[in-house]
Amino acid sequence: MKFTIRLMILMSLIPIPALADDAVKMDPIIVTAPNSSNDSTDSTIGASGPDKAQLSTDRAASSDSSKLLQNIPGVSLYGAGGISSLPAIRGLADDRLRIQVDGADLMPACPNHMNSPLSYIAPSQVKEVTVFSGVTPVSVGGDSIGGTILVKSTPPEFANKDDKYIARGQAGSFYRSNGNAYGYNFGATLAGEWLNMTYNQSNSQSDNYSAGRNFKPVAPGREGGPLIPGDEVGSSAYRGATNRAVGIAVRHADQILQLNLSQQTVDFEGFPNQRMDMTANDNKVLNLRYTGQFSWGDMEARFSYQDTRHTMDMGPDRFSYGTGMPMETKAKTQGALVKGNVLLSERDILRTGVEYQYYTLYDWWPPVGGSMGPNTFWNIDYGQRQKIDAFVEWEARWNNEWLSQVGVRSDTVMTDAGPVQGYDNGLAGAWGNDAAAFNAKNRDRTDYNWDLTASVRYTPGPMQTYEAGFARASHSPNLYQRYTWSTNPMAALMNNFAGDGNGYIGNVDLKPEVANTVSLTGDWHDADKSRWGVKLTGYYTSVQDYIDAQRCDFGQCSAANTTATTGFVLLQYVNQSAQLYGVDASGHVLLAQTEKYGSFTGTGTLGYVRGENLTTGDNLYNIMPLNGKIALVHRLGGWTGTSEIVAVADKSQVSQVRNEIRTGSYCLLNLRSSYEWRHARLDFAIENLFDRYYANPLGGAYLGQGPSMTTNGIPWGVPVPGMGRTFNVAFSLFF
Ligand SMILES: [Cu+2]
Repeated sequence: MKFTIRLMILMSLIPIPALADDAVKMDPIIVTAPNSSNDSTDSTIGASGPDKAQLSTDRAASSDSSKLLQNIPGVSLYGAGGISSLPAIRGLADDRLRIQVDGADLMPACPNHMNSPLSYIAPSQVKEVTVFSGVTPVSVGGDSIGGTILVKSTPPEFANKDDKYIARGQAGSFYRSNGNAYGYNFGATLAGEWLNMTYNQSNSQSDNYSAGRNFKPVAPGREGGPLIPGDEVGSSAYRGATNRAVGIAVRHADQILQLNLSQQTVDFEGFPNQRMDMTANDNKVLNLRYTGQFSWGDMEARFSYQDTRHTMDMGPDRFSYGTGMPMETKAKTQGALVKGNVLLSERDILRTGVEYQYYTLYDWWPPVGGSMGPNTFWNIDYGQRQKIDAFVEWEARWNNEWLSQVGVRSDTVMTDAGPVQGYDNGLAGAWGNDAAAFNAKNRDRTDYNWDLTASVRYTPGPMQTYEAGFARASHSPNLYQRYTWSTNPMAALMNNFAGDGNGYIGNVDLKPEVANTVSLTGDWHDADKSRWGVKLTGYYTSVQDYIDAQRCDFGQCSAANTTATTGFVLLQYVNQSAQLYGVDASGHVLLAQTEKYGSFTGTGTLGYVRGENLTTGDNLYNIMPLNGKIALVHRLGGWTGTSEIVAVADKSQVSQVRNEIRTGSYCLLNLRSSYEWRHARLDFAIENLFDRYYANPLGGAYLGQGPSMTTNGIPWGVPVPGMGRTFNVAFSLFF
């Protein structure tokens, strides 16, 4: 009953298009100072991103910034916690992508990559999203083979001479019925002609969400705990996710010095496809940046510092075994960059720069007694990853038709880790032997990686553009892939980025992945790009030393582990060869436009990618099956209404080595609407209108309740379901 009343209140808030005639579309005049985020001299070849309207709608729909990428062709999302999905571009995910938040390469610090870079910025703060897929200019790439994602908050703005100062504020709130999610955000900016000060804060929380139908028996999650309904996704709740950011910027003529300090704390975030939950995360970032524009071009210098403290344990929906299982992570990352875009002539731009990153990691599990004590288990002790990069890129605009870009980049990556110990080295079979073997190894590694990109853009007329590119790109393994050492099943299960429920064991001898990619894009549209457009990209990537996995047949791994075709298994990272290829397509067409009824636009996207392991003949893990979206968008004054159909084919080409779970095909209908006034915006949406049951093909294995610490203590073969129907409302005020 209470719910019904709440629903009626929400429904009454739906704006109707008839009101639109009176609306004044908010169109604030913002004086944005020269800022490299909008540099015309930055590389644009291969870049795509959501437009402003799309971004505004997506911001209202989720507390997970990764979801802002989900309408970009070629991008799909690995499921994880409620605010921390991992983006995948054309089948390559997680740290195979370079992901920057406000120019800083934020690093995860967790054996499950729970605190992914995009989990550190709230959607309400995201102003701009740029994605470079596949062939990526070396000036924005490096230590990544799948592409680059640049997420930016609002650049500092300054008053012009007449206004003297700007005072601006914003506040918003949202409610989403499925999972009873709610939160707020607010921010204020005070700026004069040379000084800008901003503050932003946001908060969100959600209970467990529900699927479209029962997908498992009704059972308690923890020992003697309350029953979890059959349609409730255990360990999908989160709470106390709070972001605070303060910024100061000083401008002198065309130069800006900017200091941003931010902190994110999360009290709890459940992970339905992991065996643990995040029970605390505290991340602090200092980002100091200088940008200057000169007659010869522009330059940027940056220093960033990230300090992360991360804790995991069994959340309320899991067995605690009387002791729980605390896991602790501490990491620090220092990053520095100097780069310049030099205008060599009317025709040529030279981009060059050097970067440095130093990441240290401590990952330990306090003793809890029994065979898990008396010592602290060191998963990684004093892990280090140091990176020194340099690049040079030459872009030439030969004439109105031809643009070319060639770049080379060197990334030197040095990794190391200190000696480790198990809970009890006296228990040689469980902990001691593995630790001794790891400690006896030389663990110091240096990878000399280099990248090359060559692209051309051909614009034969106002209605078509073609891009062709080749890239060689490299990515060195992360510390968990190289330096996790225990073959104890329980310990291995805790090391998992894939969300597949398997256990992973590191491999000190892993080599960097090297990808060679070719891609071809055609973009056809009407002369002013307003009435219709079609964009089609085909690509092929061959990856040498692709980091896949093989069944563990040593240490504590059983013989049965090597042959099991069902159930969860133990794996070790290994270099193999792989190839990925596919097509992305997107298009839009203005169907009708009248004074009285506004405009109707049809939009669509289509994605197909195939990933194969050439060494074993197996399929690659978590490859998005054929998928598409079509939508009808109605705009009239301040009103926008969207009806969207999402269709996804079944996932039948699965990774056999990982016993990856198949998922079925599905079709969802989403309805979204927004209304903008001069000083306010209201969003209302019904997602998954027909309350369909479905599983995101990249959502992983359901491990969200029960005895998750033992390999097959949880039924195998249940994918994490997607969210059932939800009514979402969000409201923002601008003043
Ligand atoms: Cu974690």
